[in-house]
Amino acid sequence: MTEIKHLIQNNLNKSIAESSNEEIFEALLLAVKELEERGPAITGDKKLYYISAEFLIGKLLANNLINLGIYDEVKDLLRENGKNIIDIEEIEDEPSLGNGGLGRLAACFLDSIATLDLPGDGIGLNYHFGLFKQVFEHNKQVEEKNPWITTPSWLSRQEDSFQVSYKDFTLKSTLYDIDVVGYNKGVNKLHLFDIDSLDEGIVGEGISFDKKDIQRNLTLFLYPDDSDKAGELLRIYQQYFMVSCGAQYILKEVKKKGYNLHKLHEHVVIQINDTHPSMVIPELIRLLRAEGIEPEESIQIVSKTCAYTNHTILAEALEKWPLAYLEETVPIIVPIIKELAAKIEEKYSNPQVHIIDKDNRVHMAYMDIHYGFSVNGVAALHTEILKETELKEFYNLYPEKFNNKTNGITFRRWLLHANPSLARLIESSIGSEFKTDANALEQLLAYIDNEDFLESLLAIKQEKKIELREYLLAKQNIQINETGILDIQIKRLHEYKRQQMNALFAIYKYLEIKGGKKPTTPITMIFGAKAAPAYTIAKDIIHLLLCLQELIAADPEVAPYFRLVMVENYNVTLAEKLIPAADLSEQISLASKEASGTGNMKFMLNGALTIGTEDGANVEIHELVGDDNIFIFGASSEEVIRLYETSGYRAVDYYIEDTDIRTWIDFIISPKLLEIGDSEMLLRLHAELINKDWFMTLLDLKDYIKTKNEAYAAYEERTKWAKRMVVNIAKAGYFSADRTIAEYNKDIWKLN
Ligand code: 4GP
Repeated sequence: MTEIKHLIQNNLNKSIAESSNEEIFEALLLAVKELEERGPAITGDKKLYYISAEFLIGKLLANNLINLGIYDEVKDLLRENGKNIIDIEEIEDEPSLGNGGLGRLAACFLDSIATLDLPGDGIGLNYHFGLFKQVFEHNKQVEEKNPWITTPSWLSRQEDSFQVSYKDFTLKSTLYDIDVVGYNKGVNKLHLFDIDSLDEGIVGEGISFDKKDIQRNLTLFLYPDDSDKAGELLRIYQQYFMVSCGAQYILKEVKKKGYNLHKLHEHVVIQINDTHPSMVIPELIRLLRAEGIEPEESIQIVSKTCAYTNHTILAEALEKWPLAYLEETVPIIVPIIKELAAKIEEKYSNPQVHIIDKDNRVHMAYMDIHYGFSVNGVAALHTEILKETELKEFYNLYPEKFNNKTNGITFRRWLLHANPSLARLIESSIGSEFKTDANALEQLLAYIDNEDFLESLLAIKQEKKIELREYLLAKQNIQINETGILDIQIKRLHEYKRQQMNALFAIYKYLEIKGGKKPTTPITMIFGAKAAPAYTIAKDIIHLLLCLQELIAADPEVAPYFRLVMVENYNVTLAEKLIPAADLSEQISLASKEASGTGNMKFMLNGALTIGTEDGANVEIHELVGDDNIFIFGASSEEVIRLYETSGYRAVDYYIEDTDIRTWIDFIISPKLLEIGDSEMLLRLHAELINKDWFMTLLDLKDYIKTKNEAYAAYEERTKWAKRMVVNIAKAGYFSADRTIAEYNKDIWKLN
């Protein structure tokens, strides 16, 4: 009997055939954990700690089986016993430890770090209810708690415990680890800190709870509502807890290994993922001083240890905490923050680079840049914008610190697991090298005129659409049409990502069909997105989409040709089903605003064609696939930046001057939609689009409609389209997170 079979059998007290899917899932989970614990830990003289408020890891069973190299064996074993591995995978609850891009990126990175055999652990928090669960009621988003921790679980409780001191109390941490197994490699850890005093029972209606009861609420939710002061303070409590536990853990490991703390930077590198973990800088300085290291030297050591990644230029996400809030919560590090700020003020007179501004707010990113040794953006265009515009003053001071690391995704999850049929087709054509060297995908270009290959590719897409149709019907009672084009926009809801522009396209298409112009190929538009609970306009946009869904589905003149659906509670699991089925990938952010995007890479890898602006990593996708294999539209980032600088965009002008645009926008408050929807929400969105439209929807709307119609027309030429799919898949190798991580290691981490 093989090892895994033996372990599963040990964990069941009956045969596999007689066990329920739940029992098999639990037995498998325990068996996988045991194999991981036996696996070799990845070691080295220098270690990376990736600190992040989010790790959007997704379900782990299939992922870990693949990385352990036993997925097929387990699948066959289950099948021999009358079980289907897909049904077992369904049992697992998805950990809701992340929100969007930066969290999913952190998860892909952990996978690649272990796969490249680099010693590197994640450090984060063990949120019990994670990011909220989205449900739709009366065509509106409602938030509920999202419990995911079950018994047994992937979490393993550890002995380590640390004290974290706040102004009025001290908290004692507990630690849970999750194994991170590389693809046919050793094991790293994701360390998630928590508190024993947490009380899940304090959560009332929806996701409401007493925000001031820190000792009972600290790790309940990721990104608790911060629209009031108590919410902001809670975020500071969470962030400090994460970094203080992380820093104490790091020093404990370093001391245990017998390293000299004066040489910390030779053994440790800390990657600060966005600004949420920025307080690790003063905290580590404080801890080193407590170990007897001189004040100035402790600053020098930390500055050589910490590196910062920026994920967005949106002002709202660049955290600036009022100094008074820090004094109220974490006074223990405030003197150090002031000291760090004072040194900068002494050195540089330019107030634009000061850490504490004239309103006494602490700019966390600025602290990272001054007191870290590396600053990176996440796509070529994004890094250029940081250097030339957003962080220009800092780039002038420290050009050597700035570098670009274009994002990547793990192909284990986004190809091998999400699309095994495609992986098999690729393997049978070019061999298995692509599994460890993604660049090998380029060999697929040799198949561009191979009719059998093209037919197989289209057949797999069709198979994935059918699977998706069945899944959505069973899980969400959503009807989609698997014939025709599947046009998908899935990502967090934000005005800069411009789901509202796509909604206006839907209105245009609906009216066109009503006017008698029927599409020759049926169109299905799919959306998936959560809106931050306090983001009013984002929720209004969801409302509009859901109202349109209802209107279109109920209209017999339109429904046979055109559907719009919004999936509920979009998450990693749904992404894994949606992306392989997609024909068209919507990446339509206002140029300059999307730092990179990573969904764009997942779609491309699965043979969808991109319709997008020249933004984020779309620019690099465009360069790789060439003009003929992507649908680019809209204003350039330079034009957009100029419009912001000159206040040169006025949405109302478009509304007044262009009758088409006026018709589509006014449809939002047409009797048909008002009958279905909430007039307050629809009126507010209508007014917002005309009077504000901060992310310039109307600037690109007409070009978008024209380009999307071209894409739909191109879809009808099936062979030509299939060739474009080949180019996209073949060129996706560059976006493997293995490549990204190799670059981080070469330029920043320098692990052996
Ligand atoms: C996201 C960016 O919006 C996205 O463009 C990028 O691909 C991703 O980070 C990973 O780098 N930012 C966030 C955030 O998720 O919270 O700022």
